[in-house]
Amino acid sequence: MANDGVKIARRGFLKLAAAGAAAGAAAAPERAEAFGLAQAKDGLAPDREVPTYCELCFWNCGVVARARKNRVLALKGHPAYPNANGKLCGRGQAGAGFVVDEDRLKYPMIRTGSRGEGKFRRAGWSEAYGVIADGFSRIKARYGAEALALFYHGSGGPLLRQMLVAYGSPNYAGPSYAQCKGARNVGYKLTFGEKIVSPEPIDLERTRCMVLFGSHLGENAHNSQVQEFVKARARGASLVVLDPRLSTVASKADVWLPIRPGYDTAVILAWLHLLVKERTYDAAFVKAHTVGLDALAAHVAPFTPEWAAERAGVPAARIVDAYRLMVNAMPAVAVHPGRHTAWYGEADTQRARAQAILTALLGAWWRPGGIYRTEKMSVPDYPTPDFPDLPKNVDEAAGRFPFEEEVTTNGIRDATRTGKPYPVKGWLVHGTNLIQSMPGVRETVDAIRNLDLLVVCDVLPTEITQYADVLLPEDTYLERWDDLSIGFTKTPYVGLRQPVVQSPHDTRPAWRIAKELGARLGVGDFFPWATFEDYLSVRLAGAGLSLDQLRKDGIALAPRKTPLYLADGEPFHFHTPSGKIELHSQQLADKGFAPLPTCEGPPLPPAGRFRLLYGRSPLHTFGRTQNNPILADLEPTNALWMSPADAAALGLEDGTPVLVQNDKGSETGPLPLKVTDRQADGAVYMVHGFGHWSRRLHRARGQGGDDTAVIDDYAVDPISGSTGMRTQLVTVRRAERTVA
Ligand SMILES: Nc1nc2c(c(=O)[nH]1)N[C@H]1C(S)=C(S)[C@@H](COP(=O)(O)OP(=O)(O)OC[C@H]3O[C@@H](n4cnc5c(=O)[nH]c(N)nc54)[C@H](O)[C@@H]3O)O[C@H]1N2
Ligand SMILES: Nc1nc2c(c(=O)[nH]1)N[C@H]1C(S)=C(S)[C@@H](COP(=O)(O)OP(=O)(O)OC[C@H]3O[C@@H](n4cnc5c(=O)[nH]c(N)nc54)[C@H](O)[C@@H]3O)O[C@H]1N2
Ligand code: SF4
Ligand SMILES: [Mo]
Repeated sequence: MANDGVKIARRGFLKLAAAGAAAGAAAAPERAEAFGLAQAKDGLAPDREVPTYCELCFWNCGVVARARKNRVLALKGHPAYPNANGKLCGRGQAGAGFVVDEDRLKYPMIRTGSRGEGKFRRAGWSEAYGVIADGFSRIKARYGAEALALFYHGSGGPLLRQMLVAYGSPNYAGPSYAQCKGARNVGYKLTFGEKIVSPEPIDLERTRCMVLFGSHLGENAHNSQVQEFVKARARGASLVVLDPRLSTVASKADVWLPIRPGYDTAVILAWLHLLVKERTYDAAFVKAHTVGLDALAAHVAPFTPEWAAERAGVPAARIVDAYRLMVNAMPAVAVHPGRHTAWYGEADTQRARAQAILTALLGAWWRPGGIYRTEKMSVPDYPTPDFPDLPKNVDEAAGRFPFEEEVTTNGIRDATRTGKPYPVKGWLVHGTNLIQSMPGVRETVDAIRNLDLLVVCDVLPTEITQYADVLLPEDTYLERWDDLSIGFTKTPYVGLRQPVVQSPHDTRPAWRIAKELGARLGVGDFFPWATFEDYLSVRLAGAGLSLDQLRKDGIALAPRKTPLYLADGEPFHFHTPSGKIELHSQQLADKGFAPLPTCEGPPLPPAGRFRLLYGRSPLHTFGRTQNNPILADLEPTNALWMSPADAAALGLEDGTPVLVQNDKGSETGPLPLKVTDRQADGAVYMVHGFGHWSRRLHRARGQGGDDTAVIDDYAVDPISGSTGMRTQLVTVRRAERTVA
């Protein structure tokens, strides 16, 4: 790409006053002072501002870090990043809490106790690499390279994946697929020929109506998405929210449908019914771009609003109200594809398909105000030797999940437990706490028992680290280089992660671990660069950019090459077998799945048992922030939401410490009960990520409850391979102990 194609972001980010004015949700900077993180009253002023990007969640917002000597004083939003617009959310502002956390992993360790006991001795890097290289080569020699697996989530993962693939294994997976977006990606890909990327390309700048299934924006705090949502509402865009709980965003809706958990598809089918029956669908768009309308029309004929109302437990009139809001706004209707969609198993891909078909009938795919087209900046990879031919991954070899987009964490775990379709004997786990992120904890522990070697690379002593044979401490994101962040916003961009301060401990970044361990494993050729700056310089040069300039600016934006929307009447060949948007999916039919969405809602729980639902808090990310000194102070625990009627039936009051149990004897808590009419009867709700038990997490340990600890009854989607996790029913009882 030529140099002149790229517009370097203005260096105006140094003018921080304006940007800081509307900082994110929380009072984190003030709290930061209390922890000695921020510009303190002793007159410390920053001696530099370093642009980088956030790793507190995977929106990867642009950050401007203010630092003095080896101390981070404050983190501000980078004005030129489209996903930040000069602001950070409360978590992003609290990122320096990772650096100063006294519990963080400080040097490599080798296990001395039994797995899970958390007993280790200090080791040097060379010794640790030696143990890993020996273990991995023994596994490869005995079982083949495919017996090694990588679990990863975060910016350091791709280079470790490169190491694993060079070594010959196809088994790399993240909970961000099978426990998160898997069903959504597969449902949209089957329909439109492409999966939904992150950030979700919903055109909130132009939308006239937003439709959310769960997607609890505001609690689920993705920076620019929340900002754009607020602006869209202020501009008068209407809002439809389906959620059994009165979430923050549901409380702002024009139409809130407090549906029975798992019955979203019934409501969507009724909307499709109305669109067809009243001929309100975008006929020109449907004619030009879709196949299967006749089959769809016949399929949805019986699904009246009354039919849906009875199943979903909401008034038919409200279903129709929501439909009218959409029809009034079409095609500028942003049907949020969802993100965490691992709810009920096969029903999840079917629900995603229904959402995709709704988008198509509204004419909202690649149209202003609906879903826009994404484009990524082209930044070439660093040249490597040819990768070896890989054997089939565990899922392919087992002949399951015909439409999977990524290998599943659960597939690797099953292979590790059972030895089928082939044994997996070594795990490398980077930036994912599998004990909290995968349902069926006993199966995870069982699998770990079968391993010859478990290597964990983390920044904190979270639960998974306590099982490690070798524990590698990574630099925190404010101390390291990472690979480029290649953004998928409306404007293509590339963002740089660079060190703001130096780690005070014997920690290393993932790129260095990949290079050094790769050399020990005999795949050093794949990491031929001397320093990471060399690696980045070569990649950037391929895009006509310079590392020096990017170090100053933090980001480079490029003009788009493709249009943002499909022009009216423009023919387009979608990447589906028919080349069209597939309302009826022959691909699904050919594999024995329903080609048109069905609604198999879960049964209602019997009295005394509750469906366990979970979600997000704006001040925490999964299980990674509970030990952060700033965020732990702001929000130390989660609570269990329960309806007043259910609480009364159990004789429990607001604030009572409770334990949550399932019928397999798993238990979590105590956590305080929150009795609220925002929660529907028959279901309970908690924020995911609390209830840590690792003894080394001094702040987080024993605070609140862990939903995962009681999710043993999960449903695997045979289409996408993801694990529905809202199938679990639980009981609730008063805890003997009091909540701290
Ligand atoms: N602050 C913060 N923000 C985050 C994250 C974080 O950890 N912290 N994580 C990010 C990630 S990776 C993800 S995947 C997303 C997850 O966030 P979302 O994609 O929004 O997750 P959902 O499961 O859709 O949302 C949870 C909501 O679904 C409701 N719900 C439960 N059952 C049903 C049902 O059957 N139907 C409907 N319609 N609603 C139901 C719950 O009451 C709750 O309000 O959040 C992202 N944003
Ligand atoms: N029950 C239940 N399960 C869920 C969910 C849920 O809501 N409920 N949500 C699902 C979703 S949507 C997702 S995306 C996944 C998320 O799953 P995970 O990504 O596994 O989330 P965490 O549990 O936060 O694990 C993060 C781990 O990374 C470590 N870490 C943090 N920063 C760094 C770093 O810079 N380097 C390294 N090496 N390690 C780091 C943390 O200390 C922690 O051990 O979980 C899924 N699982
Ligand atoms: S949304 Fe918040 S936590 Fe996530 S990357 Fe942006 S600032 Fe960081
Ligand atoms: Mo996720």
